[in-house]
This record gives sequence, C-alpha cells and structure tokens, in this order.
Amino acid sequence: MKIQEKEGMAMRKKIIWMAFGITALMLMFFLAICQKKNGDADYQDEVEYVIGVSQANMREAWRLALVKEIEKEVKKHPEIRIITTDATELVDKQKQDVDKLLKFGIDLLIISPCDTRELTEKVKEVYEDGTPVIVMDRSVEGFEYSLFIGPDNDMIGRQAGESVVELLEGEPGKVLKLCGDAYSVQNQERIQGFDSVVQKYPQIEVSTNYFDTEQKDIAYDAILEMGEELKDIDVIFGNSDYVAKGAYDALEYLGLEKQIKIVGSDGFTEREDGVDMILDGKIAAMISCPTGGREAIQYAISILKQESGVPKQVILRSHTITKKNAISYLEDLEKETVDDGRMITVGYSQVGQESQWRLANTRSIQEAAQEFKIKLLFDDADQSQAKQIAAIRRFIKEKVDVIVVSPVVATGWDDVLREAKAAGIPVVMSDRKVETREKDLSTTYIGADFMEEGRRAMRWIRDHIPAGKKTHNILELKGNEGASPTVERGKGFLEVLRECPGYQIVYSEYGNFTYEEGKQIIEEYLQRESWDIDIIFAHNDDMALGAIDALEEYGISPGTDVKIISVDGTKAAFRAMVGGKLNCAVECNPLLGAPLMKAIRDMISGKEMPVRIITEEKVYDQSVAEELINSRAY
Ligand code: GZL
Repeated sequence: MKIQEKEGMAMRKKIIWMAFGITALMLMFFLAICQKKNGDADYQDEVEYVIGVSQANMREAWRLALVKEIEKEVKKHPEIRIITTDATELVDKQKQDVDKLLKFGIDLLIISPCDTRELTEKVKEVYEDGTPVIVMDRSVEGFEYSLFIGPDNDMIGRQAGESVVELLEGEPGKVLKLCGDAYSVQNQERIQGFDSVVQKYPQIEVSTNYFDTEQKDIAYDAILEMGEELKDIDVIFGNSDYVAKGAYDALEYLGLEKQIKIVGSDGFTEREDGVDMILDGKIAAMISCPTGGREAIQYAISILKQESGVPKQVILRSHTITKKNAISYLEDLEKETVDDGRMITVGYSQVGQESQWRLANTRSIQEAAQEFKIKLLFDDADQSQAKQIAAIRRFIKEKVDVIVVSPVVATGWDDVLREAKAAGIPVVMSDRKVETREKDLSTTYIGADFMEEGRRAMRWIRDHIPAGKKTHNILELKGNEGASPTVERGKGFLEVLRECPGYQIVYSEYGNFTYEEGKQIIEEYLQRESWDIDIIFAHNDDMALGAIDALEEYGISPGTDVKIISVDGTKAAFRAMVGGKLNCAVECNPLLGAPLMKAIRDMISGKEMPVRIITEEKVYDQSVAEELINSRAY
C-alpha cells in the first residue's frame, strides 16, 4: 500500500475516533443534564406516581403560592413527579389542560378550578373514569371527586372583622373594605363573614371599594385616588396579601401609615410579604389563608396507596397573625411531622345507642381504634349530657392524649371544655357540633354537613313529588332538641322549602331519633286528627321506620299514600325502600372511625388539625335500593 494511501487511511481512522469521542461526550453530557434535572442518578427508577396539577392561573399570588407549596412538599417524595399546567383563568383551557394531563398518563389529578362551577362536569368525568381527583380551594358542585381541600373563607372574613373590632377598641370608627373581584366566590364569602361580625357594632361605619383583581398596584392607585375621603378612615381591610401591601405603600406615600391601620388576609411568608409586614409593624393583623399544598400531596399519597381514613372534604384552619404570634406562626409552618407509631390513648364520649346509625358509628370508632393503634376509653352516655360531662372529666383525670365527644346537644359544654383546655388535652368533636361562647375550645369537627342533608331531602321532594293544585302537607319528625343535626337538617330543609311553593310543613315534633318516638308521634297524630299528611320528613331512619309501622297499623300505605323521606341511609332504610315503604334516604355516613383516627394520629405527629373534616354522602331512593342494599356497609 502506498504511503499516501496509508496516511489517508490513518487520517480517516483519526476522524472516526474523534467523531466517536465527541458523540460519547455529548451523550454523557445529555445524560448528566437529565440526571441533574431530575435529581439522583436513579431518579427515573424511583418515580412511582405522576400527579397532574391543573392550576386556574399563576397570575394570582395565592394560586402561585399553592403551586410552590405543592412543589416544596413533592421534593420530600422522590417517588412522586408532578406536571403543572396554567389555564390563565380560561375555563376551556383548563378543561384542555386536564385532558392533556390525562394523556400523559397521570395517576392522580390535583385541580384548583377557575373561580366558577363550570369545571364540575370535567372533574366528575375524570373521577368517574377512575382517576382520583383532589379539588383545591374553589369548589365544584356535588361530591364527584376524591377529596376537596380548601380554606373557610367565611371564617377568614369573620376573623378579619374581629381584628378590626379589636383595633377600634370598642370606639366608633370608619372602616374601608378593599375588595377584589366582586363576583369571586371566595371574595363574597370573606366579605359575608366580615360583615356578619362588624354589623354587630353600630358605631363602626363601613365603606367598600371594589376593583377587578387583587393586584398590589391597583390597590395602591385606589387609595391614592381616594384623596380627602381617607381623612376619616381608621382601618383598612385588604382582602388579600398584595392588596394590603398596595394599601400600605400608598398610605406611606401619603404620610398616613401611622394614622390608618391595616388588616390583611392570605399571610404569605416570602420576604416583604404579609407576615413580614406584620413583623415590620406595617400591617396590624393578617388572617392566614392556608393553600393546602402540603396536605394535597400528603393526602394524594394516602389515596394512591389506598390507605383508609381519607375524608371527602378537609377545611383548613386560618390564623389571626399579629406581632405577638408571627414568629411562632412561621416556626409552626416549618415544623416537621413524624408519626412515631406510639400508642395513643383517646377518651371517647358517645351519645348513646338511640339508633341504628349510632350503633354503626360506635362499631366504626372501635374498629378503627385498633387499626390505628389507639387505646380507646369508650363511654356511652345514653343520650345524657350530664353523663357525657362526667365522662370527659374522667378522661381529663386519666390524662388521655385526646378527648373525642359526640355531643348529644350543641350547647352547655364551655366549662368542661375549658377544663380540658387547661389540662392541655385537645378535644375533637365527632358527628355533632357544639356552640361555645369562647373560641378554640375544640380543635376540629369531623362529620357531616347537616344543612346540606336537609336541603337534599327537600330537593328530592321537589324533584320527585311535583307540586299540584293542592298544597302538599308535610309532617316533620325531628331529632332531639338542641342537637346540631336536628337544628341544621331542619334549617337546610326550610331553606329549600321556601323556594318551593306548593309544599308546607303542617306539623313538626321532636322524636329524639328513636323508632319508638317516631311511631308514637304518628299514632297520636292519627288519634287526634283526620289524616291530611302527604309527606313525612324524618330526621333519621329510625323515626321513619316507626312512622311506617304506625301507618300500616292504621291501614295507611307508607310509600304510596304517604311519601316518606329520611336521613341516614342505614340497611334498614334500604330494606324499607326495597319494600316500597320508604321513598328516599339521604345518606349521613356513620363510618367516621377511620378518618377520625387518622386525623388524631396526624395531630399527635404534629400536623395542624383542619377546622372541619367532612365525610362522603349521597342520596338514595327506590330506583337504586335493590341494586345497592347488599353493598351497604351499615
Ligand atoms: C348524625 C347523628 C344522628 C343520626 C341519627 O350525625 O348525630 O344521630 O342522624 C343519630 O340516627 O341518632
């Protein structure tokens, strides 16, 4: 081979090796980027779940804070990867985003809907197709989703109102409400809560300034434009963190920042945000609006791992932050929570054994205590408040970790709850609620939305027993007097009834949730009056079943001559619906054990307790009773 050919061959080999080397370097560089981008070298192997996050918009600071909190929590879980979309507040785009995320093959969807109910159908479609859905912040109609997590905006408004009243120290004063979008559900609820407090003080005069979005600059300009009107203002309520910031900057520019105090809401914790401005003395009080991002990931993991105890709704607690507690508030946010699995002792004060619902509820509590490694001291009070109070005092003496009460009535608990608080024992209200004069005497309520149950009962009547020429007479069998389910089911029922001409309640009596008293009320009515009742609304199944037996003894056919609607949805009610004697059962889920015990373990491990934990509930009637009766858990 000639020398030139050899040299040419050698050159070609050199070029091939160089090309190979460059390719190898590029490949290694590319892989390094991938690994860098996704963390550890074996990142791809660790990802077990992909979660889609559909945010309505990233313009609003609070919605951006929600996404950031989700991302921060996900960093603790290498087994999870998230894909986030921004709908720029366009409903149709958010629907397309959801479809796109589903095409990526996500295992669970977290959606913070545009501020409307128009995402209801899309969420229901995804949920019913089998992809778990966690709805954040702005709700959708109904319960067709896995879990809702959000703040209580009405409570945030009330807390802001209380802060304003406190700042005015009982003196007359003028308050300016700076509000964002007047059509936003969240704004309306906050303003409603705020007004409900401030209206009680006639010496406080309130004016309102609405503007399109909660942007700092818009609030700044709104204050500057007010000019002379500001001279009488004592306090400004800014309906979001950035509105409060804009208001402060404008007051500072006008030299009024010492004369006019500011109350804000949201409570962001970045530099120069709301909590910082509290510490700098620029804002007097800030009502936090928790985003729920951390809880969303924690519950998402529970849902994906099919752990028990995930409720239907988690309503997050908001705090009134002032200079006194701002530091501890920030420290609590960073507190790590670990469940060390130790045995927890819980004192449980149960109402009694008055109904099938109650028996199922007790079973659920006792079974879940075992599942969650909780030692249960269980007391059954036979519907006596005095016995419940005595039991709570016993639990305090025994220094239990947590006390749980299912309060037979809503009032009369302040003293004993104050004793529990003084002993440092948290109290959880299970199944029923209490009304106390003093705030924060109990931590969380876990149970149903009784108002909604009452509304659903009347909505079923409206939709299935059409109003005719003759007004439908309704007889109401009520639970025990003063119990929250009695009060609220009655209120919810009336709320819808008022919108429905052609129906009227002609008789209403307390039946104490028992079969015997439900039967007795109907027997006495039949003896006293000529029967003129078209519909019976019973606050629970047991009273409905008593009524059914009384009617049959009088030769009146329940379910046909008289339509009967009850609440609870026990198996006995399903049997009555299958037999055509009961027309509708609005579910009130007694299986509170698992969500309650999960919440207790979370609390003991340091997680903040939500304000309310609401269980899943549906409405059943004769059209589905036969198909579902064998699957009923209680
Ligand atoms: C509801 C519960 C009520 C049931 C009745 O949460 O307190 O008490 O509806 C029960 O059946 O007696």
